[in-house]
Amino acid sequence: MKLAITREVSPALARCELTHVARQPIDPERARDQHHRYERRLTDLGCAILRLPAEPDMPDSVFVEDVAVVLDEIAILTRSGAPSRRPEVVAVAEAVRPYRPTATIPSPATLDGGDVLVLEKTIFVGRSSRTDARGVDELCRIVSPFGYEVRPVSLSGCLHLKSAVTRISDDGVLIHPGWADPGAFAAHDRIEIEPSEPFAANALLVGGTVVYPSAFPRTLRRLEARGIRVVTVDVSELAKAEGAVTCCSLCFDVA
Ligand code: CIR
Repeated sequence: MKLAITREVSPALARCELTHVARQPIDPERARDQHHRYERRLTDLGCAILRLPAEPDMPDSVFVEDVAVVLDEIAILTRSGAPSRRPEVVAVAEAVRPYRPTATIPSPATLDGGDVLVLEKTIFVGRSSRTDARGVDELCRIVSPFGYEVRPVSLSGCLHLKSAVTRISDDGVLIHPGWADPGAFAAHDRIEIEPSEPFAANALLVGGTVVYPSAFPRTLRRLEARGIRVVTVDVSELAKAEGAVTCCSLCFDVA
């Protein structure tokens, strides 16, 4: 069975961190409604939802992906590069512990889960404003005993690695070639986003289906033309907080 850990949208979402998008008014009710529809998409794809309660004092807490990296063998609890986000880890750690042994990224290293892209036994890690060299080293120390190879990827122009590249099939990735070097993914089948849709590279693969924002119809057509099965979801209000589809859940297999 697949479990998806989510967290109710915080009433403080409008006070979120922002890095590469301009602040604009956010309607938390609309964001909550979109988030519930997103959860329904995951349920339709066979996920059981474990929804954590809203955190009124943690504006970005809906974006649970950044707080943990869940592998088959172990869950890594992160230490965000955004200090305001560090308290988010407590509740997510409790939710993950019944399913995985855990390890933590120790201070002063920083790592955001949005910078971590796992493709089988290779873990690509974005060097971003949120993830530093120590964070990459600590991740490497934790996962190497399980046979993973960690590969740092440099980024420009975006918040996280998964703003720039995400998995869309067993061996395929969707990529913004201006934000992450496509050469780093030479061993993979690559689909490039439509240049007029710069935020279009974030897609969530669940089983054999991609959950994808409805805001990017041109890139969607590219995906469908390549035979990728896609279901769309409107996450436009969450996008104003610089979030997209991978960041709103932690999906993993449980017994
Ligand atoms: C932040 O800046 O941390 C949030 N406003 C957005 C986080 C989105 N996370 C993700 O894409 N993994």
